[in-house]
Amino acid sequence: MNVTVNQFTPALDLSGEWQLAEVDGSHVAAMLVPGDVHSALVAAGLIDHPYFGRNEAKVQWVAQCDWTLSRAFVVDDFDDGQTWYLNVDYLDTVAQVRINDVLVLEAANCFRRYRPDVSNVLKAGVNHIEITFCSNLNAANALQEAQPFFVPYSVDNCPIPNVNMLRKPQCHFGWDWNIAIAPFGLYGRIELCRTSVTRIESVKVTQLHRYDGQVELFIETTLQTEFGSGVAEVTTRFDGQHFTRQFEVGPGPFRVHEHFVMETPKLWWPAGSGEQHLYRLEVQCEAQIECYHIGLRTIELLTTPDDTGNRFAFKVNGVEIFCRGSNWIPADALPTAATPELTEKLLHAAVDSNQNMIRVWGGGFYEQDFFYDLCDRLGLLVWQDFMYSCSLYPSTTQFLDEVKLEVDYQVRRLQHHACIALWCGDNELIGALNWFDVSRNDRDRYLVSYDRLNRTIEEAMKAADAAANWWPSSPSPGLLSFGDAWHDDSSGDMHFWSVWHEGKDFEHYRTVKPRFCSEFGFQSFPSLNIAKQFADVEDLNISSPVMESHQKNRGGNARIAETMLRYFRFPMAFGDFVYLSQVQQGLAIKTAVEYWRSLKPHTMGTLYWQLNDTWPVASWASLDHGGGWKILHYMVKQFYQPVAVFAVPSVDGEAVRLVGINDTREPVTVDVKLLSVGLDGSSRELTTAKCQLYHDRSVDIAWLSTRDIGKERLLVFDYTTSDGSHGRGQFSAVPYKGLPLVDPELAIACEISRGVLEVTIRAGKLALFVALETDEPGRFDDAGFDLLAGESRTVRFIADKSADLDRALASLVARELYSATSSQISYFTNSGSPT
Ligand code: BMA
Repeated sequence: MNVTVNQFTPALDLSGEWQLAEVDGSHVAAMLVPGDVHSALVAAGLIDHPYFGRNEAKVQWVAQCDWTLSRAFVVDDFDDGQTWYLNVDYLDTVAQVRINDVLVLEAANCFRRYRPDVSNVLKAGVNHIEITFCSNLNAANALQEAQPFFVPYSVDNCPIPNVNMLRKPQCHFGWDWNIAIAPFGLYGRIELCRTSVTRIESVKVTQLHRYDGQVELFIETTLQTEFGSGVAEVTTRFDGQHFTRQFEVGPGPFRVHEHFVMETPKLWWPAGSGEQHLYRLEVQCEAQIECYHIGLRTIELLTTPDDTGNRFAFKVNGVEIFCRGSNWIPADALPTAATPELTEKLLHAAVDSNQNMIRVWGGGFYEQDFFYDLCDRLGLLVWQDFMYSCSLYPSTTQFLDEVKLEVDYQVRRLQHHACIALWCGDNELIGALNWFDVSRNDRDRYLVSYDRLNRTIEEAMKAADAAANWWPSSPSPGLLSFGDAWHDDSSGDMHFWSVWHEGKDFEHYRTVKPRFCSEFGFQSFPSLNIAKQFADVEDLNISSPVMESHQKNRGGNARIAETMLRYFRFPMAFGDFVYLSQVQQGLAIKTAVEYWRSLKPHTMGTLYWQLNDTWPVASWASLDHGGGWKILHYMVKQFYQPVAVFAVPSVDGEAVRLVGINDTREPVTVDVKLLSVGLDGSSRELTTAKCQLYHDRSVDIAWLSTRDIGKERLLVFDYTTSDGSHGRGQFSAVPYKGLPLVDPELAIACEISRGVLEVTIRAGKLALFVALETDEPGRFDDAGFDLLAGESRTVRFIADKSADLDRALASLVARELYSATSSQISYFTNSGSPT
């Protein structure tokens, strides 16, 4: 792992092994902190793994009980003159902390950092710390009871009620892709720190980019002194320059300001647009050293009016950037498993597939520091939601006071990151006003209540960082607009769900012209190797109870099957069904992205729903649980290439337009060859074209009539560009089920040589959407590609560390469209037994 490690060494790190027990003394187990209680109980053999089979139902009792977590620790150099505080974050959620039986903290917000003073409860020698986790479920119910009026929560997503009462990841109570087990525990830091006089509470970085190219950096360090007064010495270091100053401080906060000028700054750019240069900043006070990596950049959100409505575009360092990205949900439903290594793997997969933006969706966490450090390094812009999603929320003074503290803390924690492009008030709360009878019937009350919350978030955010970009909600048509951003494409960001949630066909993506589509998605099944991890062989059927319990969107499996009927001949075997579900998911998202990218600069961003999965489940994700690539993800890599060529059919289906897009900052030239390809894979050249592609808009390269392609033939085009990109596109004027495909006569040769498994696939006739599978963890370097007659492709298996190459070879399966949908099973398997 190559992420920033904060250099601050606490006096006593309390992470490690603790003792877990139910409050009545039963279910005793060791628990590793940071971690979650369910994972500890699994490790101790006290519950079955919740992801397997239908175990989700069996572990519901865990979150209904109260638990304690405790350990002893030794303070061997106790000095009465010093101030001690406990530093704890990601404490989930309703919990009390006692040291030596004295209550030092009552926590109720998983999204805050707590730093209670513990100077008077510690003693030299052995001490004892205990955390009581009160059932979050019971706490949520009690809070709803105490509301002045009922505040509805997202019933469709959450089988466990009243999650909106708690400042806890909303998807913990279930979601239309998540297991509903309400995990809890402590996932961040727990440490004892001491100060002689004062401590660093936060460091705020403000950049001023001047017209002459110089950058001024303003560093505001907030010190916090608990008791007494004294002299604090603060040293601020930035890129070889430093200042050390002394200040008289007394109880409360004290702000220190420093200023640096960079004469010839190296700028930070999003991935695909330039380098990610990072400068080191350190602030030191007493033994505390806070270390950051700072990228110098400007990011503006453009919402200027135009002929259609209002723009929605990001400008980085003065250059408009088309945002190619996806939505992020927590890396794992069990926080213990959401490690930095897994996070890095998932974020790398985003950048490896040519993404430059990720939206941290508002129903999960404000992620840990290492997440944003990785985004800085990788060049992933972050659209950061505040953590409010799909429910309505209280607007009592007590709740809003908590909101203010949460927002202030999170914005101050994250604002220095170059990757942070936008803070967004919530996910889908404006829509939620119409989702419940109570709020429909008394919209005035709930709208005002919503605005109180939204306004509180906005004000607290701007107080913490006036320079940051603010957007009220996702989706939103604009400031103080409460219209339908699911269907209105004139202004703001859009969540376009008509394909999927309204059952519209893929072509429907071409009926809207979003300014920025921040959500749209289509489900597929988890890959076969993942399904085999949670289902026994007899359960590998889409309507088995086990598979149905791993589908959380009502009607989801039916929608996948009905879409297959629309576009494909129906597959016979389960493995083919899984494969085809992933091909059609890829085609859905490809249809949307290619059309919307072709509208640049009218459309300036597409963030598909969703990058990753929290557990093994049928979902909209392009990555499997654990980070393997579904077929969609290979397609993402293609259709998100910064320089790309797409075939966009006309509305009447009579013509096809070839469009070129260039998201780099330089003009490039593209050479395209268009072929008409028969089902036997033989090809006839239609035409060639050469064209300049400019940064600021899409360019029409060629038009042709679908008649020119010919009946029962496909359009295939190959392109190369002056910046070294290349690609192939394929377009069928009729649904694939209408094509009498023939056996592609694949010849497959596999070899393990010098620790690498390579598979060469040669096609005798046309092979569409070729994909390889193994039971071992890892991915191939390509999938979902087409081969014409006589073409061959060598694909490498990029194995995860734990993969066994011999087993990967033995379980190798190649699939393509003909064999997946033919009544004769003809595809290649190394084991000889088709699934
Ligand atoms: C969106 C999201 C999520 C949900 C997804 C799929 O609207 O914001 O709430 O999981 O749709 O339904």
